[in-house]
Amino acid sequence: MPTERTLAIIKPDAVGKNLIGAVLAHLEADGFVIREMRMQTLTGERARDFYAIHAERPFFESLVDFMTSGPCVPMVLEREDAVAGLRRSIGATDPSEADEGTVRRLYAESVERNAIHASDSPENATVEIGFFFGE
Ligand code: 3AN
Repeated sequence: MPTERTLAIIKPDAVGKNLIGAVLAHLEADGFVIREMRMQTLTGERARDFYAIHAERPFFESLVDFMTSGPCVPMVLEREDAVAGLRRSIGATDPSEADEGTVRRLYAESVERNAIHASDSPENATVEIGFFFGE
């Protein structure tokens, strides 16, 4: 199987609790290779743009506030079956529904403050990698 790339973001809740290293160790143990990574604080405009698909949802403004509340760590991860594999590694959006041993089960606080983002399809992975690491 060829390797594939996907985008992950360690969110401000996990960064604020000094969990960057723990999350990276988890991902590396699951076979992901970090190809790009940086720390940055999103502006409101960038966060709205990234989550534009959720613009009509009731939680949108709260999500933007949270995602701009402190630094986050976007990264490009590479592995076989990276997109689906990373979704399995991080677990369900709601940490109370996430499988044992997943990043969100271990480190997330709530459905909003859920520690990590991962692209949900190969098409979105391409778009999201370009969003953070395009020219
Ligand atoms: P995922 O991150 O698992 O792909 P999405 O795409 O449904 O989940 O949601 C994007 C982000 O929006 C989530 N990571 C979470 O931070 C936030 N979110 C989703 N659903 C809710 C909700 N019901 N209440 C508050 N925040 C939510």
